[in-house]
Amino acid sequence: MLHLIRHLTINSIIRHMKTHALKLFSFAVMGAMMISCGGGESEKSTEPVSSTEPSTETPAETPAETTPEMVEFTITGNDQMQFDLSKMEVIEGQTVRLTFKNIGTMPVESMGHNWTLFVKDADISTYATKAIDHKEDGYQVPDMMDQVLVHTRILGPGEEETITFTAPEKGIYKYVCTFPGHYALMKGTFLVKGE
Ligand SMILES: [Cu+2]
Repeated sequence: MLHLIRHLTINSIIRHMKTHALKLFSFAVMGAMMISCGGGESEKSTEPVSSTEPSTETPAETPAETTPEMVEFTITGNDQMQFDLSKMEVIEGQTVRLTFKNIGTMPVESMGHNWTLFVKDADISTYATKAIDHKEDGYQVPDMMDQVLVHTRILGPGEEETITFTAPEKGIYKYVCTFPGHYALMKGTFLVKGE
């Protein structure tokens, strides 16, 4: 009788242990499922950052110095007997504000420069040849000034001069430096367009 009771007791303990073990196992499985499901929910959004910054590009502007009424130029001459502009374009009647700079370093006696604009059909080679004898006149020819529209004085190293004049009637004009020996190299076209 005692043996039977002991057996039942042991059986019930084992059964109880098995039940408990199953419960523990069930909790473990449920826990693992919850963790794996929770992992998916916690994923961070990786949406690309949208580029809503305004463009830093600014539209091309008409140079401030150019209006229908006025145009500005800066032109240089150097020790290699070169103008840095070989062509300028303006509109007839426009006010032209031109700054001429001698950017060379050689003395004015050997490498002076001017900017001289001639009338349409000027005889520039004759003018420049005569100018050689007119150092005291800034290498301009007093009795041929009908050939010249406008000019600067002779500039030494580092000097500059600004002249203002009204663009003549439309056509093709020429400018040179009249310092002796320079006009063949220091020359350019001054194109005047109609309005
Ligand atoms: Cu010159």
